[in-house]
Amino acid sequence: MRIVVLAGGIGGARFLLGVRAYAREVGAEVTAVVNVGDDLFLHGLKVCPDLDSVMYTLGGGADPERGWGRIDETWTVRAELAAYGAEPTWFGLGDRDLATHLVRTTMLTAGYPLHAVTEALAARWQPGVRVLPATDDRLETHAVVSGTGDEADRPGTGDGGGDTGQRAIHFQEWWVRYRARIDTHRFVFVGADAATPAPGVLDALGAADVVLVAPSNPVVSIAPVLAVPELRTAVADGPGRVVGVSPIIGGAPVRGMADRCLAVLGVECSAAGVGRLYGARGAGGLLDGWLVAEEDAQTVVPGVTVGAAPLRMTDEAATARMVRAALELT
Ligand code: GDP
Ligand code: FO1
Ligand code: CA
Repeated sequence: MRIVVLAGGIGGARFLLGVRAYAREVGAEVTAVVNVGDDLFLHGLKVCPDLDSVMYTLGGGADPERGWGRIDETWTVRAELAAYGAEPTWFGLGDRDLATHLVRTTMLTAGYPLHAVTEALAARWQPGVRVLPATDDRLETHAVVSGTGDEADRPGTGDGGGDTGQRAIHFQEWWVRYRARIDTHRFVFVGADAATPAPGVLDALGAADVVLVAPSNPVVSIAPVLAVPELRTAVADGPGRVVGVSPIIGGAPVRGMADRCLAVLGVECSAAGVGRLYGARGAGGLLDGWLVAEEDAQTVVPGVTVGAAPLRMTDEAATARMVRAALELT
């Protein structure tokens, strides 16, 4: 069996631990197609948070509490940069993590495409699944915002803090600096229209028995992957059945700020809201199946087979059971 997983960072990475465990049990081959919309250049270095979360988690090097970055991290360089007053101070790169960005940036500068760089980095981490960026092209998620963010703490002032003009900021500024607490109008996937899937992605989707949509943030992790036109078409029209797993349990994200992201789109924060956002494959959407948590068992998504199972990724075995439930759904 060939399994392709569409994934963001932490939720995608933890789900992939279960997919890998399941695949080892049954002898399946796994390809992860990972979001690059969070990527940014910082202090001259290319940082790919979701690819790194996947690589470190599957390689046993991720920090278990933070979910992103390296275990046993130190922050000497961050403190030194701060001593220079080097901006941005709201985004910190750890010392161990920096080595990854140095190697990646050196290879990219030498002309290697991102998928080749990712493969080279994975040679160290041995993730046990094929890890591909959705695209080698520049694709960045930006948030169109107004105001200064201060008004989120002073609801009712209503004038966007005196700055009513709209501007686009990078996703990381929106997420990390403003913690999604700023008037937000929409997200834009800059570069997506012209982006093509990274080598290996279309082949994997074309040969897939099943495409699993990880319980990642649907708005800022999965949507940017699907914003690559040929990639979305290859999922929607591909041979593999498409089964998604809900990141929302009982009306709330398990962690992170998917609720705020969904609010920007005017989508209800529920398993049904996200399932309908993805939509049925038969109706121009993506899904054949949608796996929700047991407390959301009443969820209806028109045209989609909905199943319920325990969806908390507490350990690898529990996550592997989730994966089995997703695969048995359709
Ligand atoms: P990020 O890129 O690091 O933000 O991570 P992802 O987008 O891949 O995943 C974030 C999503 O994972 C959040 O919306 C969470 O609700 C979801 N998530 C985290 N842990 C769990 C879990 O144990 N079960 C489920 N169903 N979803 C989870
Ligand atoms: N998230 C933060 O909240 N603060 C940070 O300073 C931060 C630094 C960072 C460095 C490298 C990296 O790979 C990820 C990092 N993240 C940080 C997480 C990152 O912003 C994720 O993209 C978001 O959590 C959403 O996916
Ligand atoms: Ca992400």
